[in-house]
Amino acid sequence: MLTVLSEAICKSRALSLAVPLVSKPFKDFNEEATFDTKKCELHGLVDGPPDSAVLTRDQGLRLFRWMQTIRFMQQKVQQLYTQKLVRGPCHLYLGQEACAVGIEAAIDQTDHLITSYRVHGFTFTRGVSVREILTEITGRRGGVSKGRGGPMHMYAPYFYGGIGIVGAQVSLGAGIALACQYQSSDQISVAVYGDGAANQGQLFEVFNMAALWKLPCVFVCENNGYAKGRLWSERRPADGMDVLSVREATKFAKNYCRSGKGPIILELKTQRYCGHLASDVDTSNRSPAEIEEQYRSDPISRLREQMLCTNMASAEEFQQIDFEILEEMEAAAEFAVSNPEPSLDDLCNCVYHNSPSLQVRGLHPWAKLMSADKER
Ligand SMILES: Cc1ncc(C[n+]2csc(CCOP(=O)(O)OP(=O)(O)O)c2C)c(N)n1
Repeated sequence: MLTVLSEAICKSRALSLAVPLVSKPFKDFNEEATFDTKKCELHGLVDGPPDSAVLTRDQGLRLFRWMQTIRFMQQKVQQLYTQKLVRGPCHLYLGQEACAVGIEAAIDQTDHLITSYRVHGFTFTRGVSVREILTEITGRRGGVSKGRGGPMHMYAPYFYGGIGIVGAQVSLGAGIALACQYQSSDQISVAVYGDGAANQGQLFEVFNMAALWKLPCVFVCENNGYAKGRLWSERRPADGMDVLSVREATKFAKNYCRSGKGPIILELKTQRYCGHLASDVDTSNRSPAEIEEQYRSDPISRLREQMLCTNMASAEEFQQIDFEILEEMEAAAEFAVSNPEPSLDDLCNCVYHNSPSLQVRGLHPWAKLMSADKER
């Protein structure tokens, strides 16, 4: 049987939003504080993640910076999309920042991760620069996939990127876990999918195989509620709007896998602040109450307040971080729109790792790509 961790953590104790965002007048910040993450609801497990998380000042500032970078980057992409500088399907990660950042804070950089086409946040947390991401999104040579992937397909070491086929990343993620097991490495594989994929047959087949083979795989459902996946609607999942809850739940899942017990499922309840595609008008699937809720539970404001209220940082520091990120974003965007596009001859190269360029049958003008390989 697949051991399921779900409904972990929950109703995290949000600090009152009535607390004013002002800094304390002294500079002796607390180096550490403990925050509640609420008790987990477990399935088939005796132990679960702790009810609280210790956060150091350095960790807090880093988590804040990462989430805010993703937020500003997504707002910039939205703007570029409106200006028609981004072409093709573009899926934004606004609102879900705590999921990518919390997961990354819990796993090792050498653990494997695969996700869906909603890939910008994880590409950043996996170590790719904002500049390379934005430049990929505009389809230019300086992008992380050299402009061949566009807004959906980005990769990095230990990162298998944005998969366009809903649910397929779960099967591929289990395959990566099988490779870890086969090679006797202690790495784990994290396969992230949406609630829309949660009813797919391949997921159940993969869960079953992964459990039988005890594969070191953490399956993470980012439930943003958009697909209203029936499978998950009755459940009380982990709080995907609280970066500390996500970090603690993922740490628990990682240790569970690494200890040889097999796969585990973690469901994170999160919110996407925008439509399915950058071109969609929001609100299509959400009630006014749900939209209002987003302002109450925003993961970035929440972490900022937690740190301010416990004197771990000052408002000025957060402003400075915002300023630095915005400055970096502007420079990256300028590069992303001025960098040249890849040449047509280069477009079909590197479909396979270390293999010659493909001849695409039926696309005659590209037959000349056969020679592109010799020129490299
Ligand atoms: C096998 C398959 N079926 C349908 C689609 C079309 N499709 C693209 S995204 C999407 C919705 C997926 O929702 P979810 O998994 O919740 O992820 P989200 O977009 O909310 O992050 C669908 C049905 C697809 N890409 N692949």
